[in-house]
Amino acid sequence: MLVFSRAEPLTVCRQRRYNPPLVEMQPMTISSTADIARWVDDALSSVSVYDLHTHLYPPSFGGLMLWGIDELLCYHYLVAETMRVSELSCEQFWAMPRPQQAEHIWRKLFVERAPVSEACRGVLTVLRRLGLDTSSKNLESFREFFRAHSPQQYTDLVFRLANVHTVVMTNDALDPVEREIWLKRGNDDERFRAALRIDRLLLDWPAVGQTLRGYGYQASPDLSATSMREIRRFLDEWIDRMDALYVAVSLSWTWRYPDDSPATLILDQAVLPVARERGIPFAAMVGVSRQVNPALRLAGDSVGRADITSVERLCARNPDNTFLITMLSRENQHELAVTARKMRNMMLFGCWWFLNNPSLIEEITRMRMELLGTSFIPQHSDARVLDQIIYKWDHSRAVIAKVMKDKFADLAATGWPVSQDEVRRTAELYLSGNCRTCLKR
Ligand code: RAT
Ligand code: ZN
Repeated sequence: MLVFSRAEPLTVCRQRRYNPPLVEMQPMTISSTADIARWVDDALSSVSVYDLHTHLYPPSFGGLMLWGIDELLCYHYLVAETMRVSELSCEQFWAMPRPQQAEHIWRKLFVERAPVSEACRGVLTVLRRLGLDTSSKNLESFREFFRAHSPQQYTDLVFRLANVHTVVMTNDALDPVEREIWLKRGNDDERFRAALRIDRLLLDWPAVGQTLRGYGYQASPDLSATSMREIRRFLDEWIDRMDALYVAVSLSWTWRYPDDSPATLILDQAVLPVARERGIPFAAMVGVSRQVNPALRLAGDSVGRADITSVERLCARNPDNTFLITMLSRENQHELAVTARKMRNMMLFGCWWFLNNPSLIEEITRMRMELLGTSFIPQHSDARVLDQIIYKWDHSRAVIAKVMKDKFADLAATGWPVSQDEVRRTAELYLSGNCRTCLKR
């Protein structure tokens, strides 16, 4: 173990007359802040990431895979920011072809104004890390760079630059396009792992019953025993077909558990029993307020403070299930970290969506480290465009580094012999190990 000392050891324990120690305390060496900083930076940049939740697809999924400058610019985070300052109506914006939408966003947010928001900064970080000249405001020159790559080559490049080994996708077996791909050829790129997303199955009754029947499952709105058996069959078949690492849902801030809704019934009688039998986690992302402004389409969702007692009950009533939980509202973060202390079957993950900003990641990660030590997953990217894993992880690594440096310096100040190995192990848990343990893969 590499325990280090400064050239000039600091004396950290002094006897005080009013409080004589029973045993004479020896002056001891403490780890230097500069060494700790270097170890943290080294560890966080060299450990490869397990990205627990994204919306990415491999090149073999064709048009579902999004990449390149136009897609980066048309990210829904940037659409929302553009429409605040655009002379166009939402309808006019959506009526334009993709390249024109990208040009409009570029002009409004990067040319006419300073691109100071986190989502704007993200685009520039990606361009810089690809070796492009960010001082040029010539969108066409950026487009040329991307045209010169095949999706496959570009995927290799992005995984390397982002230092990510695995991204978990969001896979909807009820989406007709995605479903066909899984049925015809599936996925053979090991870097992309599946997660079965079941928002419609839980939240869209009775309409989803008809969709299930169309695919050959005898599911009726009464949610009878036969329907439940068929929903379990659907889950089993698709977990197998996708080799899904977990089953996931995004839930409204109004979600309550348990209640007398179809969602509770299906969770209790189908989803949680199947997840338990298969030994895979159930992921709940709680706190969205869907479509507060439908004209913005994907950009039209918002946030609400959710009910922590529902999360507590979900974990407490199902002790043999494993839960991956994240919450969207800043106001839920403290109680969520406290809940994680009480529920060993719960793994808290990520600074989700509107929380994925440096100021909030810092505050939240600091608090989680203080309350949970090493047993949480600080971040996921939620990337929708492949290139985004470069900036999302660059930016998050920098913030996690800041917090880790402070916490290990505090530790060193107690006289604890902070070692490079200990720093590295912690970074490994945060960026990959806790995911592996939870997913068992
Ligand atoms: O972060 C996002 O891009 C959101 O639009 C959502 O996709 C959210 O992460 C979700 O998975 O529902
Ligand atoms: Zn997401």
